[in-house]
This record gives sequence, C-alpha cells and structure tokens, in this order.
Amino acid sequence: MLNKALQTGKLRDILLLSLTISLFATSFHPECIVIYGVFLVLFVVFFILYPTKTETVKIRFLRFLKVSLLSALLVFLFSAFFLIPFFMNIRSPYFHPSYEYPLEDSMLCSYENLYDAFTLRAVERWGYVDLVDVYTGLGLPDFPVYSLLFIIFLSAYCTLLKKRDRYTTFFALSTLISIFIAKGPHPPLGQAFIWAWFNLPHFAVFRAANRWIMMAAFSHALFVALLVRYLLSYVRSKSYSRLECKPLKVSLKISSSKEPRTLELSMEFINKFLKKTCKVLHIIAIALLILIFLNGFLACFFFFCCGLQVYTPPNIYREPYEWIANLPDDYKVVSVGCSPSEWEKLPVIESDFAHSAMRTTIGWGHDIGFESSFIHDKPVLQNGGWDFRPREFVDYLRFHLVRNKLTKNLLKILGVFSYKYIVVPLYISDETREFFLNQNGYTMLYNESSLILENNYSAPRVFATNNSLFVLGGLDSFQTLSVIEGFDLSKYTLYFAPTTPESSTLMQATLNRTEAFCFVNSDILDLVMLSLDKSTFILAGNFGVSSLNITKYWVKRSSWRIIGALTLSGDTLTTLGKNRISIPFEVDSDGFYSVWLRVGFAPWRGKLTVSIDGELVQSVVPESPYWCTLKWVKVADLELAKGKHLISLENDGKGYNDIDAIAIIKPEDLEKKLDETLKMLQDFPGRIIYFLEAEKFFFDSSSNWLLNVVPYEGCVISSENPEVNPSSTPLKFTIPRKGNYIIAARIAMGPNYGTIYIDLDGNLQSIRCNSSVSQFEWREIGPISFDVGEHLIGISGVGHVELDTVLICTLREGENNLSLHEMFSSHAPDVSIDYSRVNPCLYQVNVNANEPFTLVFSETYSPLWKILVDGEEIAPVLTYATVNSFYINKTGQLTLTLYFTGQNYADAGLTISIASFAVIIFSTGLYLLYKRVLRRFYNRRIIKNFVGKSALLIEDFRVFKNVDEQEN
Ligand SMILES: [Ca+2]
Repeated sequence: MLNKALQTGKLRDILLLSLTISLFATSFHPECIVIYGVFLVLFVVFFILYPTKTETVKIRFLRFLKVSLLSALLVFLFSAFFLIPFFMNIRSPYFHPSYEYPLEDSMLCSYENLYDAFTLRAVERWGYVDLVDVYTGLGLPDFPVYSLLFIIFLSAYCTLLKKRDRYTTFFALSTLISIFIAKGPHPPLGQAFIWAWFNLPHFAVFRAANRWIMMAAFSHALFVALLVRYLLSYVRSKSYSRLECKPLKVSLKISSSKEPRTLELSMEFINKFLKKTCKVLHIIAIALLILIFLNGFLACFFFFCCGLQVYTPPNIYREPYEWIANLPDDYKVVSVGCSPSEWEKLPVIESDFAHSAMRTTIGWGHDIGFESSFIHDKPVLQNGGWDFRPREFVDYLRFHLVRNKLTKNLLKILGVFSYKYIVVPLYISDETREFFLNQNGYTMLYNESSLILENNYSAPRVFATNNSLFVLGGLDSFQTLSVIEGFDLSKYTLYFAPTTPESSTLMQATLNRTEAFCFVNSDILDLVMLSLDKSTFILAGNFGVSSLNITKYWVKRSSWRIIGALTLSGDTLTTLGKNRISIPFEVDSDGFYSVWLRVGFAPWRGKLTVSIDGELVQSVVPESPYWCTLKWVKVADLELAKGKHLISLENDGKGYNDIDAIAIIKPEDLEKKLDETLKMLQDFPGRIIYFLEAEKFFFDSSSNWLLNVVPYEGCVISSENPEVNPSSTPLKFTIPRKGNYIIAARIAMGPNYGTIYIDLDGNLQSIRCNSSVSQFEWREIGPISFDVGEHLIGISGVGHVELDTVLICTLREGENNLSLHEMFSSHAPDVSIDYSRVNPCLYQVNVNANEPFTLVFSETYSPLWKILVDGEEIAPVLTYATVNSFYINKTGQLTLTLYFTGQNYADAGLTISIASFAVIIFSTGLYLLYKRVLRRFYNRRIIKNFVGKSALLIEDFRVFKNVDEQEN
C-alpha cells in the first residue's frame, strides 16, 4: 500500500494506505508496531533516495510529502478513538520510558548466533517446556531442518545477483538490520545493542529481542518467492533439451595465405558434460521447489504431529473462584500463588504469593487465580498490575512482608483497599498456607480443597474518613502503623509526603487537615531536603542502567524500595563493582556550596569516593550492621562557579553502595529551609510522632544485643545480659516543638522477662517486661518535657528483653498521659455512603454527611478521576500511596458523581473516528455513483450531442456578440 501510494500519489491509494496504517496502529502489538514501523520509515527513505531513471529525487520527495501529510491526517481521523486518549496520556505504563527490563533478560530471548537468526529458529523458551524444547524439537526429528532452511534462504538471497532494484535492496538490508538487532547483546558487535539498551528511550522493553527477526521473515518470504519464480521458469524452459552441440571455432591466419582460415573443433565430451550438468541442475531445481513447498511442514513438524497445545485446568482449581463469583457485592480478590522455586521444588525456596505463572502438565502457564477475573469479573490483586505505584506496593508485600513473614496484619493492610476474599488454592506450599492462616482478622468462608478467607478488615470500594495522618516514610509505614492495636487503617487516610521536591501547596493543603505528622524511620533533614528547589536536586537512581549485573555497572536497583524504605528515586543507583559514574549538574550562581548524598546504610558496604570536577572531595563507607535507612550525608563544602559541573562517584568494589539522591545547596539556603520547616512543624496543630524501628536505630553489632526476626511480629533486637547492657550509642533526634511528650516502646512481654531502660538525655526510664502472657505490647512512658533542639535517646536492657519499635509523640495541651490505643481510637465519621457502579468509569455515590469528610476511592490513583458535587469538580489526592481520595467540604444529602475523565477523550475520539469513516464511505459511494452515471452518459452518446449543441450555442453567442460590438 505504501509503495503504491508513493508511486502514484493518487487519492485512492492514499486512502487505502491510511486505512491500512490505521488498522496496523490500533490493533497490532506495540512491539510489532515499532518493529515494522522502523522498517516502514526505512522503506520511505529508500524509496526517495534510491536512484531511478524515470524520476528525480525531488519529484519523489514532493510526492512523499503529499502522501505523508494526507495520510497522517486521515490516519489521525480514523484512529482518533485510540490516538486521542493515547496522546492525552491515557495509556498503559508500558509506554512510559521508565518501563524497562534488565539487560540480562534480553540475553535469554535473543539469538546467540547469526545462523540461528538467519534460519528463523525459535528461541523463546516459555510455554510448553514439558513437551518440547522449541529450540531443538520443533522440526522433523533426525532431519537437518535448519541446514535445509539455510540452503533455501541462502539460495533465495542469491536472486539478488539477478535482480537488484529498490525493493530487493531494501529487503536485503532490512534482513541484515533485523538479524543484527535480533541477536541482541551477543557478538559480533553486541556492544551496540547494549549501548542502545541503556541509552535509547523505550528500547529496553524489547527483552524478547529475537522478535525483531519478524522483518527478516518477511524479507525471506519475498526472496523465496523470487527464487520460486526463477526456478519455475528454469524448470519449465527445460533448457538442457535445447542445448545444441556448439563447435569450437578457431580462426587461423597463416602468413603465406591472405585469407584467414576457420577451424571448427567439436569437443563432444564438453558438450556431453554441459548437457548432463544442465540435466542435474534441472533435477536440483525441481528438488529445491519441492523442499521449499515442504519446509513449512518440516520446520513445524511438532505442531502438525501433536496439534496446538492447550491446557485445561482441573475443575478443582476453578471451584473457589466460581464459588465467589456467586457473591453479590462489590469486592476485590487476592489469589495466592507459588514462586517458581516452589513450583520447581528447588533446594532453595523463596515464597512469592503474587507470582503470575503456574506449572501445568504442559509447562508454564498463567496462574488461574492470577487471571481469575474471567470467572468472577472482579479485580484481582495480581502483582499490582502495570501501574508503577500499586506495583511497587505489591513488590513490598511479596518480597518483604510475606516472604520474610514479618507481619500478622497483612489482611488489615489489604482490607483498606477493599480486598475482601483471599483464595488459598490447594496447590500452594504449606509454608505460604500457614502464613495466611496465621494472619489476624479473617473468617473461613469456604473450606474444601482450596480455602477462601473473608477479610474482616475489608473496607468498601468507596468509603469516608474524617481523620488522616501525614507520613514521611516509605511503604514500610503500613507495617509500622498496623502493629498498633486498635489502629484502623480505614479510619485514617494516610497521606505520604511527596518524595520528589515539588510544590509544597498540595502538601500544605492536606497537612492542615491532618491529625498527626508521622516521621516513620525518617527525620527532619529528610523533610528539609524535600522542600528544596528542584534545580539543586538530582535523583541519582535515574542514572543507573537497567541491568542485573551489579559488578559491571552502576545499575538501578529496587532493594531499598522493596523493603519499604523511603526512597526518593524509587530504585537507587547501585553497584558492587569497582565502578565510576559521572553525573552532570549546574549551579545558577557563584558561591560556596555544600554537596549532600542520600546513601543507603547497610552491611557489606564499599568505600565511596566522591569527586567534583575531577577533584577528590571525600570518601565514605556507609556501613551499618542492619539495613538501616537511607541517610543524607554531607560530602563536601566548596566554592563553585556559576555553570556546569560534574560529580563523580566511585565505588572501590569491596562492597555495595546505594545512592538515592544528590543535593547541591548553599549552606545558608539549607539553614533557611531548616528554619522554615521547624516553623511549619511548630505551627502545625496536630501531633508529631516519630516511629523508630529498633533494629534500624538502636542496634550496634559490637554490643551484646542480637538482631532477629520474630515470625509475624517483625524484626527486633534482643539481649540476654544479666547486667545493664546498652544496645548502641544513643541516637540524636530533633524535637521541633517544645512541650510534653510520651515515649512508647513495642516490646516482648513474657514470664521471667527482664527490664528495658530508655535513656533520655541521661535520665533512665524503665519498662518491666515480665508478664504471665507471652506477647508483644506497647508500653508508654511519660509525660516527658522536651525543649526545641537535639536530644539523645538510648536503649539498655537487663535480663531477657526484646524491642521492636520506639515511638516519640507530642502530647496536647492539658494531656498528661496517653496510651497509643486512645490516641488512635477515633470515632467513625458521621457519614453514610451508598454507591453504585454504573460502569467502570462512572460511579454514583449517595452521601448523607453530618460533617465534612474525605472520600476514599480505592481504584489506582489517577488525576483523571474526578468527583462532581453540586456542579463543582473536585480533583483527587493520592492516599495510601496508591489510591484516590477527595476532600468533600460539604454536609447534608449529597449526590456525587465519580467519573474517569479519560473516558471523555476516548468518547470524543470514537465520535471522530466513526464520523470520518462515515464521511469517507459516503463520499466514496457518491464518487463511484457519479462515475457510473457519467459512463452511462457517455455510452448513450448524449454527451456527444450535448457537446455539439453547446458548441453551436457558443458559436451563436460569438456571432451575436460581434454584431453588438460592431454596432457600438
Ligand atoms: Ca522492628
């Protein structure tokens, strides 16, 4: 179509081209669109530049302009239903440039050698692994299928010797390019692919690099067709039968005679040889034709022999999902699955309850629970889906909380997102089943071969709250908060502080309404840094490459966000090897600057050397006995001139280094921001609470304390020492507001347990841990009066003690003491909500509110969700790190319309597409009709008469006119 349109430039051809491209752009797999798209562009370049005798480059270029402009317009109109939402940013996160796979993935799914690529061998080994190894077992057994394909394809490309034009040259070049990309990072010249992987936007989604071979397959088809044409004409011509005896003529000029003499030598044996060779060639050509015809069958023998492989899961797998499908209400489902190592029963097993695949009788398939929406039509947790935020949230649950058995409050955490049913299928490991059965707050609803737990914490999809907490912390805040008994997540909306420096207006708006400011394993410096100007701030994680090879590169690594730490970059810039990276930055004025790094403090650290503009400034070894936190460290104070600079980070290769962010700021600006932040916290009317996990802040490997994980309770530090035993050097913390505080500690109670001492600026406070019941409890100390400024807190123990978390919280005016239970026992809002789901983009919510409230809608946060109330449109605020909330400052009987405005773009696009189609079809019909009528007109010779008559009339008119003129 493209070729024809470029050749003729006719409207009809442009229209057909536009229809084809619209179909291509709206219905093909995105990878396919990119791959063929690249070659379509290449074809256009070829078309314009490839020299021909008939037209100049300029003519072809102008025609291309006409074709491309017209078809771009038409394609836009036809595909508006897809393109308008797409360009308005309503698209899968898969299209986001930060969606990348690690380089190593591409090694598994690309061609290791050029021969395999050229012969189009199958290399993606997923699917029916138990039945066939696609690499070796697809073809006819004991038959050299790939040698045959090699001969056929190579012979096909030999047609280039006979036919070299714009098309054959283009297709041959495309084959080369597609083979080169399809071999991925493998030699020769694998470096080019690796460069593209790390530097070209969107390239790192092509982990199945072998799919680029689809263009070579297309070219092969063209050349094989050409070969078949030549072979057929050769075979038909039977040239050997016409081969005549050709004598060898020799002219001799003998000096004595005038005339040269011709000598004819007939060499019979040569003729016989030629004839025989031609006969053999004839037979070979026929054989080749037969083999070309058969090669499809030979190469895909497995499928012709065994048919397409389908797997039907046993009824017993489907039963629990069919059972919940009969439940009438609006809910979400968690389906529990197995990790690959659990399916394979490997010696080292790591659980993964949200893994997508299951091992079936034919190989790997999608887990039936994971995809069970097709049975019950309700959302399933899966792995969080494509969206980055829920995906990160589920990563934290999968790889940290559940895998390490750190909580018994998983259902409490999931309940706020409306996950009501947990399906524990029969095929999961005993360990994972035990984990779910040990959780708090469920009712066993179904107990057959599979189990269904009903989550008692489950909140509706749309609910109201009148309290909120503002959290500066990572996702682990969910776990830290969930261990407070009586704390109901669905009564407190959690607003997480934005983790990139941006306008603080949003933060301010939510802060004014919030009950408490919680620093969860974070401190005031973190808050100060987040209020900095964007220009002084570098998100280091963005400079890491997408690879698993931490020894070779500085990579993007998810380890800190997976453990739920507060990360600003998401993934940190990490390496284990002896590597150096340089990151450019710019300062807008001359002056004295401080350079700060936010680095991960954890075990096995290397020495990190920092240089600026090539000058070494400082080295740090951020070693800590436990995965502590990411902390801001000042690495340099120096003069910088206005303009561009380079900061270089070098790891010595003796351990890891994780860098989250870099800040370059004038000390006086930082001082100013610190004062502003302190002022903001002093003016803040709510409570200020510090949550400090003991293992992160009060553990020192040189002390006699131990670090251990108590299953379902979390990570704790413990001591058995009969003497007073300090756990670490006291921790410095900043009190922003003068007043009374309580200190609370979550400790293990039990018979014969010892005493924990909390050392506050040198004053010891004791907590006795002896109790007849063994369990973890919160114990409070206070009130304690603190002045603004830095204070010290230390922990010691006598006897057997275990400490999980320490909390420091402001008391209100007049409060002398307060238990955590009271602090978080807020009343439910006086708001009743009744909602109905009209369609996935539209909810009607009827509210009877006696006070202003926050409406939480647990659908993945998108600024395109809006609420319409009394003609006023309210934008959502991100809450619980993943979903939408709307503050409704109205009371009484309210009817709210909750809708996804993105659908408006899709609707508008669809209208444009349909209208354009209608116009095109109507005008084409009209044109065809007009042509038909016109032809009939001609056929009846009316036209001739008509022309004759008019000519006569014109003649008359001229005569008449002439007479007039003469008279004048
Ligand atoms: Ca802890």
